[in-house]
Amino acid sequence: MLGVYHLVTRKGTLVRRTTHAALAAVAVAAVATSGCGGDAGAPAASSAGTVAPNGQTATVQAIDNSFSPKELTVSAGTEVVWENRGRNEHNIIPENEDDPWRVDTADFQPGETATWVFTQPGTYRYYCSIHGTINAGMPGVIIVQ
Ligand SMILES: [Cu+2]
Repeated sequence: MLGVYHLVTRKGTLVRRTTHAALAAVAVAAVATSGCGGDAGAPAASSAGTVAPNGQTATVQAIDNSFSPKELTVSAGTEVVWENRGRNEHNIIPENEDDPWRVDTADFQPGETATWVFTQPGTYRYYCSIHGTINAGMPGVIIVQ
């Protein structure tokens, strides 16, 4: 019986060590994530699957009155640059109005640019509310892979 008891104790110790190592890895990952994404203000709870900025940029032009390209596919971590190349004022309204990358008309006048680093894979639909809705007029979509 004593031998069996010892075996269980050893196993328990081993499991605890494994757990400690896993927790340490999670802690390191959390620190790394918050260090990279801190300036984006993303809450830690939603940082799962977040990718650090990768140094790449991709451009969408707002012309009168459409986004070009209308659909843009980028890898996670890419900075999307919207340029207002039209003579009209435009804006960038995410389909999900709680998303933080909204750009108001005052900040997107002709000649101005707006940028956002998309750090999580997903499909991000948006539109210019001056010239349409999410489904018609001046919609766009960023596909982050
Ligand atoms: Cu517009």
